[in-house]
Amino acid sequence: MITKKETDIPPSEITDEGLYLNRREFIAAAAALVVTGAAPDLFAREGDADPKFKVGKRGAYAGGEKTTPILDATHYNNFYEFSTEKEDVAERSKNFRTRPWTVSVEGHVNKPKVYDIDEIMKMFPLEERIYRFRCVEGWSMVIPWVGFPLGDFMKRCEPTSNAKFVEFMTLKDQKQMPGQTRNVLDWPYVEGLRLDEALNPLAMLTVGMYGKVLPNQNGAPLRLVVPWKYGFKNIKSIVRIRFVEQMPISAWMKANPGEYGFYSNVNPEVDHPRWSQARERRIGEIAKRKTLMFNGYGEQVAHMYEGMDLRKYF
Ligand SMILES: Nc1nc2c(c(=O)[nH]1)N[C@H]1C(S)=C(S)[C@@H](COP(=O)(O)O)O[C@H]1N2
Ligand SMILES: [Mo]
Repeated sequence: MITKKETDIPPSEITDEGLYLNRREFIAAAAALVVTGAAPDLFAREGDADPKFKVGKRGAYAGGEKTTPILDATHYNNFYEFSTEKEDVAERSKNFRTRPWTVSVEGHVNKPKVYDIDEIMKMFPLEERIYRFRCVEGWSMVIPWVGFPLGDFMKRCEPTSNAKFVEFMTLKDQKQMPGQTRNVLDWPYVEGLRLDEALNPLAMLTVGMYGKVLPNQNGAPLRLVVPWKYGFKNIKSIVRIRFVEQMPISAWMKANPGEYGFYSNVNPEVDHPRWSQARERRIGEIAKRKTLMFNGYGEQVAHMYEGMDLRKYF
């Protein structure tokens, strides 16, 4: 999804080779940390949940597909505020401060409020949901996210009848986010959902993954997870949630409206102008998989788009 000129080759083809080289590098790096005894929490084995982090109900929404190793999910990231290089985000974001942190609820709601993140973390029982995650660039992962339904949070805010869309905004802080000194995007990062999409039970506000608190590179302390849409809709490090009447202009739409639309539903039949979306490479696998309509969540979400031309509303 990089808009630079040299990326006329589909990124899915560039990243494959790089990924294998880099996998070897970071596996070596992780091994070194284990030897020196400096292994941070992040490198703990998958499944080693943080006991301080209480996760209730656990559910799989990825047809029993194998979860991606945590090391891949935490070292192959898109987070342009820190770097446009997926392998560099973990290192560049390691000192990012996620406390104190507030999330401001604004716009067409009866209960506007500035929430402290720790208050949000205690508002609803945390649950784990294993979702497929599909980036527009052609790779995918299967991740156990920890959070709660976005709709539960929204209901507390009491949207008025004027609220037709929800707009989300990431922190803007050039001092902490070196990527914001470059104008790859018009900062801060903004995303949006139609009200009914945001209320869909699959949409999650996420505070953790793999049974642990979200690592900075994955969008700490609070990010969106909407599994039937391309990765870029899953906005990270949210500081503002605004209920609006007009369709929000997302950061990617603003940067390149011909390539990134508002809906961005995973759709193998609608290609990105520069590459096909029919297949995907699951991180850790060699052969490509066929991409599923709505990323495999059609049963839960297709009804929201009935009668819409999904080529026009891409
Ligand atoms: N604020 C912000 N959110 C963001 C991005 C970003 O650059 N900035 N990248 C998006 C893209 S393109 C993807 S694929 C996912 C990546 O999430 P992950 O690193 O947790 O896998 O985050 C999305 N959310
Ligand atoms: Mo992405």
